[in-house]
Amino acid sequence: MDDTTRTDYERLAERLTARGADVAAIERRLAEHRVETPSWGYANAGTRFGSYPPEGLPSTPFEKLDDAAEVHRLTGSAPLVAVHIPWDQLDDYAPLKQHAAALGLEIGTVNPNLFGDKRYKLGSLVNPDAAVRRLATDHMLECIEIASVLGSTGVSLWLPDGTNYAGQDAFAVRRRRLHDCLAEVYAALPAGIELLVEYKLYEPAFYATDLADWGSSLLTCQKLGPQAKVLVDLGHHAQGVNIEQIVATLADEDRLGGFHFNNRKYGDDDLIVGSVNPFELFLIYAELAALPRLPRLTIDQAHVIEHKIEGMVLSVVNLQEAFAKALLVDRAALAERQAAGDVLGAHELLLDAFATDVRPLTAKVREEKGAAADPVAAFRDGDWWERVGSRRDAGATTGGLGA
Ligand code: LRH
Ligand code: MN
Ligand code: MN
Repeated sequence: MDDTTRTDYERLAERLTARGADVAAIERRLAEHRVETPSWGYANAGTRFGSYPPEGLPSTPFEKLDDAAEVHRLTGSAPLVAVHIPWDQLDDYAPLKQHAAALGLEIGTVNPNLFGDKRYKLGSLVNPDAAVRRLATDHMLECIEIASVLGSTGVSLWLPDGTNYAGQDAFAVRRRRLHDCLAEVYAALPAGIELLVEYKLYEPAFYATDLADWGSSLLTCQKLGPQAKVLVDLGHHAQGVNIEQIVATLADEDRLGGFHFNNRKYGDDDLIVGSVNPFELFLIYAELAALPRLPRLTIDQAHVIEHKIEGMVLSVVNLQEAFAKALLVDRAALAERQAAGDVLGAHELLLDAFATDVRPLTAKVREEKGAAADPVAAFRDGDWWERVGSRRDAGATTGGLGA
């Protein structure tokens, strides 16, 4: 930490302490913040119009972990990596687990892929053809086995199924097909693995999506059992939807399985976390900070023009800052003002926390963990390209959206 940052930190800590905040406790909670980065976020990604693969892309799941380790080294807060099957398909997963451990990482969630195979033209677990439903169910079962080998505690389910035209298929029949397939998947879950049910408003289906909203996912989870929980991807709602309220509701039902953090302006844009709407991110963290423990915090983003490691680092930093700001909210005062009907007073407590520049605090916590005070600058000044990037096959583009 340079002298200016140290002085900024001392001033901030003094101000917070004077207001009654327990700075040491805030720093302890910040130090425990663990983010999961997605293997597919390190690989090539593009839009449906094209992709611009840079040099130095990872071409194997092992190399994707190497990039994730760089993000963890710089931020001190990203020790988990989510994998996507078949983008990270291997014959034997034990070496991948060993590689992760050697890098100080753990494998996070295993993400099945129900959208790549041509046979999924009319859907996967909801396909009218029982043979295709079998194929999709078997893929889910395979991912549970992979999760067991990798020591993962979550298998996600993003169901791309839906219809493009009214009358194409019957809603209620589709629900029964889905629930029958998922009952088989759920029955195969070992004790330590959760099924994380993600929802998405639209895309690839444009008329009706089978799991279009948090309510549909929650109903599905409630039918299945307590190991099924809802996964909230920030890019998967209609414009204007109050995501922090969804988060609070799911947590209250003990069904908040985790997140896919990203940001968007229009659709499922998968942009850097906190780049468009940092206030929404803060309000989500304000709900999370009130919980006894944080849920899974996975990033799901795709970098099209920005450097992938830099984009991921910035996302982790933005998550750390959102959490730090949320930890500044004086909860006792907030509850008092809420009970007293002090509308603006309660709102002001949130605004004040959000407006606080917490960067000296997050920098200190990172440095104490051996990470960088300014992770993006440290990456730019560092030798990743010489050590890692320049040694890779320049033509490699495997395993990611639009790859
Ligand atoms: C779907 C989604 C889902 C996929 C990922 C690559 O839009 O959010 O989580 O697995 O993108
Ligand atoms: Mn997602
Ligand atoms: Mn998405």
